[in-house]
Amino acid sequence: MNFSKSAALLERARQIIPGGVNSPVRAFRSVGGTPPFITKGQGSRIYDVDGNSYIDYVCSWGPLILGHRHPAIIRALDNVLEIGTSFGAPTEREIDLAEKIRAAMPSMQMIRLVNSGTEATMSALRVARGFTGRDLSIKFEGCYHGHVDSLLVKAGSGVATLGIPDTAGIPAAFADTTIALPFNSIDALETTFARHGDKIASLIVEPVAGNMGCVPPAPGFLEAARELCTKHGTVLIFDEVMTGFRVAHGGAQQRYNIVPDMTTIGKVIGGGLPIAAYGGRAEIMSKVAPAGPIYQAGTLSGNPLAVSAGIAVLDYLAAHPEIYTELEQRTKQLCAEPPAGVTVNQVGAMFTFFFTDQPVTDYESAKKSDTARFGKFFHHMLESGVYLAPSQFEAGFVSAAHTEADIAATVEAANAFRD
Ligand code: KE4
Repeated sequence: MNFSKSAALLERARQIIPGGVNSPVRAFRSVGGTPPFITKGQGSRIYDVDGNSYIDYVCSWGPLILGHRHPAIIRALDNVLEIGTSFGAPTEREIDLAEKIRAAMPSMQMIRLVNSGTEATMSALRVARGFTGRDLSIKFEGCYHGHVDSLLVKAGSGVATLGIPDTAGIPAAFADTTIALPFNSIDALETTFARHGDKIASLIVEPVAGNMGCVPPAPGFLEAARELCTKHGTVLIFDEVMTGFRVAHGGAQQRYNIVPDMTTIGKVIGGGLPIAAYGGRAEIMSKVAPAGPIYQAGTLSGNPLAVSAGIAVLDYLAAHPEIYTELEQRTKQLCAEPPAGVTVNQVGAMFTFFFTDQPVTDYESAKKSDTARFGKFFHHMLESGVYLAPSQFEAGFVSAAHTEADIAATVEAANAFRD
């Protein structure tokens, strides 16, 4: 494949944008090579400036569960452009979207719309601190919850991808409020709560980890987190920015039948537009300004464009529940025949091929993967017209637009991989 025009654009981009990209993982640093500059997406495919096309398993890192340019979303955006783009004032459609989210996730009794997953998790942590009067938070190694100062501790996603030990610029005082534990370790949870339980404001967890690569919860892990948080008065926050409306219509909390105190969501609820949300028990959320004393705000929060796209996606998903069965089946087909020495984790329509022959159940086991061999596989697939997440420590995503033929072509390309 020819990437010459992308290479030239990357050089130009680097002159004005750090690393030439507006989010680090896009730079292909861990897999090497030149990131294609994309000109268009349609259905399951994306197209680049050099005329190459790819079956896309990044799907904008999760939002595009219906694929690129789904007619329902394009129609909704065309319609809303007739009335404007932003008002900085309340609109009815924000209520509609919040009610649709709560219908799918009843634990979100009250909801605040924001503009990114980072804003959602940052706000949820602050609200949990304000509600409990406590300072400490538990997170899990390899989980990523956006670039929140206090959560960039042993984080996954781009931090893991770039092998940044811990991000520069975070005051020790912030990092010291965060206790990072091994994902899936019930022992570590029990020990930590026994020692600090009455000082812990929140426990935030990706109920299915996606940012160390896809790692399901071990049996009993989420239940233990729920039980310990209840016992110690700690706010249990499910970060469902990735899993929400993806691993089930009601997210991981529906799939695993756990009721968190708060939930953060994003990605799918905007259909590719910038929107996210946090919410939870009314007694907690009623502390959020202007109803209560905990401040959080946003110029474009509840933006009519993003809200309209979100309503279109959620309405379509609610009207076509069979999508979730189809997504699970397609993703299982995709993961059925991994290359030799590869461990596959898959939950719903998210998956990761770990280049290790050992089970991957947490960040330590994920890091045992051969990232160099993953890089070779990544470029073999890219040259074969398949666009995977450019990092061993990310999840891939199947959309409703991926056809049986797409899956078959992807499996054929993966089977042709030779070290
Ligand atoms: P954003 O601030 O990027 O909208 O969301 C942060 C976030 C929070 N919680 C979870 C579980 C997430 O997966 C994310 C963001 N996910 C990454 C992909 N691993 C976004 C891709 C990127 O950083 O460019």
